Amino acid sequence: MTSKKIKNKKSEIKNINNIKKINKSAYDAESITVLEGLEPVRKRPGMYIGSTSGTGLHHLIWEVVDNGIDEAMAGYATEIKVNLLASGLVEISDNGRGIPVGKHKATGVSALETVLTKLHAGGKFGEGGGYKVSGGLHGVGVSVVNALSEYLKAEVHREGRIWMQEYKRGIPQKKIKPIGTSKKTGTIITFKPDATIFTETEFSWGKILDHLRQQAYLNKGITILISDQRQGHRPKKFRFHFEGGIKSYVKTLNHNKTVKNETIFYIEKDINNSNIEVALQYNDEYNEMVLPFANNIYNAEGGTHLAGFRTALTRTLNSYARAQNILKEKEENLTGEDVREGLTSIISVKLTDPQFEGQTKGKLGNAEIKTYVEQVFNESFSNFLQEHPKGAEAIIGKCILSAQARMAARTARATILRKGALEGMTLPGKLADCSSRKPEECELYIVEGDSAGGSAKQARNRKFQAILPLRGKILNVERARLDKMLANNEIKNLVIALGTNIDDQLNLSKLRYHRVIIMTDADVDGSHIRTLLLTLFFRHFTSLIENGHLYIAQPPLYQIKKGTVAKYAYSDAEKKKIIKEFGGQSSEIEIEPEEENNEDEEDKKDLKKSIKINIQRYKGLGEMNPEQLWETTMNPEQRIMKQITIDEAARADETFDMLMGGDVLPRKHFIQTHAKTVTNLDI
Ligand code: 0RA
Repeated sequence: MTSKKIKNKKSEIKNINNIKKINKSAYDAESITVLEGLEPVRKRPGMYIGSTSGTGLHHLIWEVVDNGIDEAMAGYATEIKVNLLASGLVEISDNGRGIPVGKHKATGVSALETVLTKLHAGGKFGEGGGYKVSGGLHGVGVSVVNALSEYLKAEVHREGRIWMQEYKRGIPQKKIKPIGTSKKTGTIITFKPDATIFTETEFSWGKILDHLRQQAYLNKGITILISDQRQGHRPKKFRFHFEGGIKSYVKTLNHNKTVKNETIFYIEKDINNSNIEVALQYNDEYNEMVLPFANNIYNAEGGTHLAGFRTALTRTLNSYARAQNILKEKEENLTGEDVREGLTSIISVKLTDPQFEGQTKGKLGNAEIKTYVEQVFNESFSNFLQEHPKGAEAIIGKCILSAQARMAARTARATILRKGALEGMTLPGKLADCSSRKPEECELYIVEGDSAGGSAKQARNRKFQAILPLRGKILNVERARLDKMLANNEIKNLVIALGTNIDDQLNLSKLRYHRVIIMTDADVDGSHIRTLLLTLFFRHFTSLIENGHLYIAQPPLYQIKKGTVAKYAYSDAEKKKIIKEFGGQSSEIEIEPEEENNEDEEDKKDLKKSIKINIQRYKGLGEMNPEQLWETTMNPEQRIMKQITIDEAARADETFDMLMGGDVLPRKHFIQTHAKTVTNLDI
């Protein structure tokens, strides 16, 4: 396996010039490259793990797990376990070779102690022996984990014995010592993140599960076991093992979808010290779901691997379609867009020297990788099409349909925009317009459903607030063509109400309301509709957002009542605070969402009895009466709204591209991007 030869280059390391190579070839106590101590890590943790918030905290786990994955990918380990212990510690073990324990000449202490107390120490960085493929952006070695842990214990099973050493904030408490015998090999790292460094110290089960599941997909054959034994958490256990690797990943992503090619395309190939892996399958939907990875790191911004893949995909499908005469001589070639509709694919490359670029360092930059992916994929996918003529035909048929729709849409679009079909049309009947005709003071509330629309109509100030209820799930505008989109009544109503026309015909001076406010329920459906609307605005009303006209209303999540006094909470933290103010014990009713069950309801009842605090969770806007809705969400004096901004329309658009897929990963990225583009604003 070439991955042995692959290591993850740490850009910081390159620039440090006091590297002293001791032994390049062999992995033993001697082959460790010695650098400096851990003080810099504690001084500037962000430099090493990105942040000291939740993301940085989880990086500690990823870092240790990555080492286990490296052992597995090098053929020495098969299993990695991550246990969140009852004691609050995290225990991560692997059955690899175990960190070497012999005396390390340059430092005079054991190799284990060197690995754990010296920055960037570890044979893995040596040219000949290095193979590290995994590692997050900040994959900098277990010593960083040690530096940022108030306590860490390393146990190594090696050479017939169990070796142990403990550390506090990176400082060894005693010398390494044997504490027993063992026939196995492996490493067990147990640690507690330093609460004086991290602003968040609670690990998220969901995050751990998502990340490790993905790592298991990306490294076929390894087994990852995870358990939650923490106090106050429901005991949970998971095992991830995917013989099919990214092929299984594609299968999961297309689960519940009608697929075009039954057989999933899959290729894995080594080329010039790099490893290329691609899996793909078409479904009958319209969006593309492509997940590119380099050295097990997700590349939200794509890069050279994705570019190579896309070029080869378009070329291969066109040549096959021509060769089979499915695409006739006088017909135009399929475009990149045509061949991406309904495509689910994963591109995973492993390389020695990854260069990450872009705003979030989420883009692979190595130029040679484009050629490698193109070459490997081109050949193997051509063969696949030859060998699976039925699947090939279904795929190409779908692409041709996309091409036809694209051409029809181009014509329809030209007609619509030329005719100015949307200008001067009568306002939709569903719109409860406001009386003012001064756009500067006017607001349009886009409300989900007729019932919430009814409440909003009663709640509003009719002078300057207009209400437009939208029924049901509006069209998925992500891929919809302009003609189809405008055939959808809900969207047409919205476009007419705004008064601006759309796309390149958009004229902001005609905007009838300077505040356009999306008001949806705080549930899954509500957030879906909000997402759809945001997509619509991002794609077709970009300058409306750029000029700060788009907002999201923030209805409260809870009403907390004590006697006749009612307060509203817009977050769980605020709920806690209010309960405390009311003299209640907030911890008593803290419920983990996944553990919300009857027991908790009982707890709540108990609480109500003892301190007479009544907590109502608002699931929908309809649960509020008009007065409450006005008071909490619509009254400009009191309401909280979020203004939507776009720093970079292009990037938002890219994000939305991936968003509509059913996968959690792009969705998660959306939420992060979204959090950045949404700024809190009290109006
Ligand atoms: C340095 C050298 C060798 C293995 C490791 C580090 C190693 C580190 C970790 C961290 C967690 N699990 C790990 N497993 C191994 C090579 C050892 C040899 O040559 O026997």
